[in-house]
Amino acid sequence: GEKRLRVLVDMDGVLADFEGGFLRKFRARFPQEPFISLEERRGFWVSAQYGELREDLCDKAISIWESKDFFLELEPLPGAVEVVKQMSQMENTDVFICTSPIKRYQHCPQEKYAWVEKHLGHDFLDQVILTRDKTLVSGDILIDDKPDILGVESSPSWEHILFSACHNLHQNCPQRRLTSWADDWRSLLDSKRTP
Ligand code: DGP
Repeated sequence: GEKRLRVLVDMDGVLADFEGGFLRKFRARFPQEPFISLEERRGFWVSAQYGELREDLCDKAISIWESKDFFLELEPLPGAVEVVKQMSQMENTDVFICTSPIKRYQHCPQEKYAWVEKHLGHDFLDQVILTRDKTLVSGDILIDDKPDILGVESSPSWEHILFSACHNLHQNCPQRRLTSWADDWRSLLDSKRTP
């Protein structure tokens, strides 16, 4: 194919282990409080499920990802860094990281850039797209763990590929899935290339 393929890759839950990092820091900061294991996670919004467990746990959960160094210290998910590097070195392939920062902006946006620099290198900062509305970003595919990606554009250009995560495993979603970075992402990309 001669046309370039544009791949948008989400960050939290796809490249960076948001759920694992959250649980570890929640338990360290609130050792006496109940918590939700990753096997028990349901629904995209962590704070909503903690709020259902006990009302005051909603704000306690939020305080974790609003803390300094939360986003910077997230571990990469297995294979994520290697795959993104390989993908961006493929012929006719442009890879962008498309991520929504939280609205409490004191630390998150800066730490997202710092995370990309730390794990993918300074040059990869050119590929970072911070937006609260991913429907406005054009691309061929968007690899994202959030089942419902909505915004002002009702028919986004990308096909949403659902990246499996603890919170969406039991959900029956219409999208094609990538179950992990060990899954066949090359075939997925090839299926979107023009012959
Ligand atoms: P994205 O993965 O790009 O759609 O970004 C979503 C962000 O929201 C990411 O930083 C994770 C974060 N997040 C997860 N659960 C909650 C929640 O319950 N409330 C808020 N405000 N943000 C959450």
